[in-house]
Order: sequence, then structure tokens, then C-alpha cells
Amino acid sequence: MSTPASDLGTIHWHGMILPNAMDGVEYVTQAPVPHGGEFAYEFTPRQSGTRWYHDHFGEQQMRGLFGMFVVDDPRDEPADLDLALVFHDVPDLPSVESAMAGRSRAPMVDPLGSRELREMSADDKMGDEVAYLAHCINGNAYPNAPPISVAIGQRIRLRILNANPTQTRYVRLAGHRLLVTHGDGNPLPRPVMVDALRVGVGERYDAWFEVRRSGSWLLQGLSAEPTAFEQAVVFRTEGMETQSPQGVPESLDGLEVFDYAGAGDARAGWVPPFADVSMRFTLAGGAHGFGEMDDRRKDVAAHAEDLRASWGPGAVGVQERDAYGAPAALHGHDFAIVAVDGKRLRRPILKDTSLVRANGGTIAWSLDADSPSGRWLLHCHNQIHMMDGMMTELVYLD
Ligand SMILES: [Cu+2]
Repeated sequence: MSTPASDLGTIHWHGMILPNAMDGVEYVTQAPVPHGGEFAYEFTPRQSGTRWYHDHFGEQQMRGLFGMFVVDDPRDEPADLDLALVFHDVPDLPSVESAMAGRSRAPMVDPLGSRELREMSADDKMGDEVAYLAHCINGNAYPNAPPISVAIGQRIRLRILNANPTQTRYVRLAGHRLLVTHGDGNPLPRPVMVDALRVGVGERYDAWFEVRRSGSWLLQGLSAEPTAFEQAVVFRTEGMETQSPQGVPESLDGLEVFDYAGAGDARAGWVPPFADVSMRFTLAGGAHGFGEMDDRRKDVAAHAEDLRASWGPGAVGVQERDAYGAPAALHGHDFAIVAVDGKRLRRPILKDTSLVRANGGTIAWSLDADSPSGRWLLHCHNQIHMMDGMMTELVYLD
């Protein structure tokens, strides 16, 4: 009798450059660990910053097998308070089944004033939406989250991870703007001051603020869900314990929202930089219309074979066109976002996961093939799309 999937697992160290055998992908880099079994992951971090790990097998991540870890960088500016904040939501598991079948009735929850809502077309609802029962930060749903005490003059570093398996999350701190300094653990080419962060599935941002006055403020994850208010935590100064915290409006209208074009100083006109290898991926199609790359159902091994034929050491250009806003992730590498929607970034942004705009958005990555050899997954980090097959491999030829 085969072991039920719920009894098997791996740990994937998202975006970390490490020996391929430590990458934690079932049946690609290792056999899944059975219930009660053990697997020793050993690696020396080559990258610093805000990172995360999660299961890479079946629905385990959906069931909560994930966490943040931070690799300290001694060159980093010290903060008075350095906070790890995992934004996560408890999925309604039956809705995952119907989402996998493309029959979900769960709503789309992009907040008012968001790009996703503005650009949404009538047939964007694809039946692949997951419903969520609770919205949390570090395991707590507001108002049950312990408040965070701060003091005037303190500089606070927020390390924000969106661990939701399917939804982009917008994050705001009432009464404050946020200085974004790092994306996916990597320093941005230049810090960016924003009103709100757009955090795709699997993305991390480090954002700073300074406490300039006394008060009580909510840090909130925004969505159109009626219970979205649960994803909040209070920051307050001494003496503000009885004051009800200031919140943020539901709409993002008129706000400066973090995006790659702004952070990377996008300019019209783009010529692909030199690359030994260039590839184009179209994210669309699939059995239920949401799980394919390149418009044909990929047998991972067969596709790896294709790539083996053409993959060698050197610079790589990857272009992705997307039908519906996918967080594309690459294992074992950092890539530079060099163009978004046909505009080149004067200051490329180093990431391991990037949101491709829906309905024809494009993004271009440039990376050096200098990671350890092996089989590195490239996939949509929306769990439903990934489980439906939106995945391929970049394979190094030794
Ligand atoms: Cu991941």
C-alpha cells in the first residue's frame, strides 16, 4: 500500500543557491521523506537576508509547512527593532479540491484600487481560486495578535513574507510610509519610499519606518475579503494601550504602491541584453486553463530533455508572458529583472520570485548560469497552477 501524500514531505529553501541535492524537490532532487523519516539538509548560505523555506510536496505548504529564516549580513545597517512578519492565510481545503478541478466558487479578492482589479477582464475568474478561513500574521489573527511596543526615535525593520499559496497581498502601515530596501533578501538598487507594498506569493520585502510621534497604528494585509481585517498587528508607543489603533482605508486609490518599474526606474524601449541562451515562456493553457508553460502540457522530464539539448554555462535570458498574474519563481538562482512589460529597468532588481502582470504582461530575467549543477525548477508559485503543471526545469549540463 503506497504512503498517503499527506505523510510525505520535503523542505525547499526558497531561492537559496545551494547543492542541488539540498533543494528539497520531491522526485527531482530527493525522495520525499516519509512520516517518521529523516533527511539532513546541509548547506552554507551564499546569500544573506530575508529568506523562507516551505514544503515542496503536494499540499503540505497549504497545510502550514513553511517559515521564514534570516541570514544575517554583517554589513547591514542595524535596526532598533528587526521584525520577522509572515503574512499567511488558512485555506479552506475543500475549496482547494474544487480549485484544482477549476470549479471553485471562491471570490477573487484583489483590493479596491489595485492594479489587478483595474485591469481585470470579465473572464479572469477561472474557478481556480482558493477560499481562506482565517488571515494571520505570525500565526495570529487580529485582534488576538500581541501588540508590538515601539518608542519615538526608533527605526524599525519589517521583514515581510507573503506565504499565501495563491493570493498577492498588499501591505500598509497606518500613519506611515515605508522605505523599501530589500527584495527577496537582496538589497534593492536604491531604497524606495512607498505608501503600500505589493507582495506576490513567495516574495519578501524589507521595509523600514521611523517612529516620529506617539500613537497606535495597524500594520495590515489588504484584500477584498470581508475578514481581511484579521491580518493585522498593532504598533504602539507607551501610554497608548487603551487607544484604538489607526487603520488604513480599504482602497489603494491614489497611493504610491511598490512595483518593479518604480524601483528599477523603467524606461521605454528595451533591447534584450546579450545572452548565451534565451528562452521564452508563456504562462497559460492547461487542463483547466491555468497550468501550462509554452502552451502544451509539460512532461517535466521530456522538457528537461529539450533544455539539456540547448543549455550550457553562460548568461541566460528568460522572458515570460502571462495570462493572469503569476508569481514565477526559479530555484537555486538569483535573477535580475531587466525589463517589465517591454520597458527596460535602468536599475535591474535582484530577485528569486517575480510577479508577471495578468492579461499579457511580460517580464524579462537575466541570470548567470553559475549555480551548482543539477535540475532547478522554474514554476508558478501559485500552488494550484504549480500542482496543475505550470512548471519546468533548468538543467545544467556537466
Ligand atoms: Cu518557494
